[in-house]
Amino acid sequence: MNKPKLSYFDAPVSRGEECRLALHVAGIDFFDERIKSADWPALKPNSPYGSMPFLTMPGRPALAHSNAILVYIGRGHGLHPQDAFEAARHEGMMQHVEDLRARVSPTIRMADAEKKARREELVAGYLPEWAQAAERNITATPFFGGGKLQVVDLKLYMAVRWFNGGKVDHIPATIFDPYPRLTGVHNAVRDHAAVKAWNAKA
Ligand SMILES: N[C@@H](CCC(=O)N[C@@H](CS)C(=O)NCC(=O)O)C(=O)O
Repeated sequence: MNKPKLSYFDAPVSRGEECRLALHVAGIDFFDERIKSADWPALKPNSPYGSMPFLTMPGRPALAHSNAILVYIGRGHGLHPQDAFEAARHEGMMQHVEDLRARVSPTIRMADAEKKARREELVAGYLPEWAQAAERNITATPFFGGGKLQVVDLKLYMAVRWFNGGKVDHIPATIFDPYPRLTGVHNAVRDHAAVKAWNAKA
């Protein structure tokens, strides 16, 4: 394989899709390896940390953890700040999205009654608190860092898109509507030409 390979489940979601988007927006020609759920258990022990996505660069060991992948792509292609403090501020927001996933993802595997109860708790407490914190820390428009899309924006976009499609049971599609900066980042990414092109072919 003489080009980068991004390995993830065959779905346009979450950590894998944000890495695919970053590679696409960066203009990198990559092999989009789609792993079937049935094939994952056999592959898992040979992946870097037992999870996906992971990125394999020619001649390098596989690189895992979505934020490490995004920062690596971003640094090399003008999609992550050069300034160390500003870069760390972006990485803080990227971790904020991971914190959200860590709270919501366990509910996916819950039985219906427990899922409903846990998600209603999230709607009443954690999700608005999470969005308020995101909103406080988004200090520019339309993107997190101002006029230019960077990898942090792709991560925020995927976080908001998860809910505003209305497909997460017991969590209203409008949950993030009261947060104009957060939804503004989502909308600016959604309307970005390269993102539109990727979504059109997905
Ligand atoms: N910290 C990791 C978490 C990766 C993760 O949990 N990935 C999920 C899919 S989004 C996964 O691989 N699940 C299957 C498994 O853990 O076996 C990251 O940011 O990439």
